[in-house]
Order: sequence, then C-alpha cells, then structure tokens
Amino acid sequence: MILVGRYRSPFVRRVAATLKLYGIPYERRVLSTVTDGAAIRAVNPLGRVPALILDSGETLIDSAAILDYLDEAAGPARALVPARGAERREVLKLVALAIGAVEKAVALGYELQRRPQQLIYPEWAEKLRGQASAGLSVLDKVLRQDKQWLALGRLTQADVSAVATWDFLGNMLAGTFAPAEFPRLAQLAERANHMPAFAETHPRLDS
Ligand SMILES: N[C@@H](CCC(=O)N[C@@H](CS)C(=O)NCC(=O)O)C(=O)O
Repeated sequence: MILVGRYRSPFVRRVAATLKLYGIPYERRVLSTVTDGAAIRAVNPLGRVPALILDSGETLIDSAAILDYLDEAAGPARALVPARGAERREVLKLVALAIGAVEKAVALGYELQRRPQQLIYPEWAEKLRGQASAGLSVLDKVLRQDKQWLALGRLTQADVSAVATWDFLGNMLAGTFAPAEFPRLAQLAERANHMPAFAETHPRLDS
C-alpha cells in the first residue's frame, strides 16, 4: 500500500499510526498540498490528503473512509473502533470531537498563515479557536476522570485521533493552545509518543 501525504497533516498521521498499530506495512508518497497539488489531484480529485493506494490499485480517500477499511482489515477483535453498540458510539463521539477540533484548527491555520495580513478576519479566527478549544476541553475533561485512555480502558481510535490532533497543534499552531490549558491531553500525547506507532509518524518528521 502507498500512503499519500505528510505526517504533519493530522488526517494522514492518524491513518499512518493506525497502519502501524495494525502492523500493516506501507510505503509513503510524501506530497505537500502546497507544492504538489497536481500529483495529489491525480489520486484525489479534491486535492486533499490522505489517500491510500491499495495493492490492487484501488485508491481510498478521506481518513475516515480509510480507517473504516483498515478496521475491517484488522478484524473486530483488534479494530480500534468497536463494531457496534454503545462502545462504538462512545469511541466515535470522541473521535468526532478530536477531528472536529482539528478541522477548526486547520481552518484557523489557513486564516492566520495563508491570508495576506490585511485580509485576516480576527473575529472569525477567534471563533475557530474557540470551537477547537471547546472540543479539546471535553477530551481533557474525559481524561481527568483518572483515565489512561479516552474510552473503554484501552487504546482506541479516540486516542489515535486525539494525539494526531494535539501534535498537529503543537507543530503548526505552537502557542495557540497551551498544554497548561489541556494538561491531560498533553500527557496522553506524551505517553503515546513513546510507542513506535506514534513516534515513527510524528509530524516533526516531515516538517
Ligand atoms: N476530511 C478529510 C480532510 C483532509 C484534509 O483536509 N487534509 C488537508 C491536509 S491537513 C488537505 O489536504 N488540505 C488541502 C486542501 O484542502 O486544499 C480527511 O479526513 O481526510
């Protein structure tokens, strides 16, 4: 398989960490959405990463759809998202909070870093920051209940997505979301990054 995109994208990173956690080997095509638009559009008409090119030649796009495929490949006993029921809903809700927060943070990054200074709209930037912050706060609060992992007492996709989110913020928006405000989330990322699946996919590796 070939994973298209850089680890500095939280969406690519959560797919990469999941591939490693499942022990599925992959090659990488380290393309940038800023400088390699045509090559990315050749695998995803939307010009976004990640894309996963399967050995059959089929190409999957969008991290959620890719993770769905990987969960199926790993099988229900190992899947990072339970197959059904209340446990599945609990994990998916936390994943939605983590990924919703990072989507707002990515938009904030575009607002602050891609626009000419005179076109930055501070109220809009603050709204995006507030939305991302609200998602992070819920994750931090869940972890405050003396939990090592966000759900089910074990590593799930909620943790993978939360760590991808947190490390993206530290890498691309350093100083905007302080670890002191979300201490448990910062600790979760710190702990996870000792595991090879996270250490080997850290965003700084592609920066
Ligand atoms: N919902 C998509 C979001 C992917 C996404 O927005 N990726 C960003 C990189 S962090 C991207 O490709 N941005 C380029 C663009 O939208 O032009 C997913 O989960 O894969």
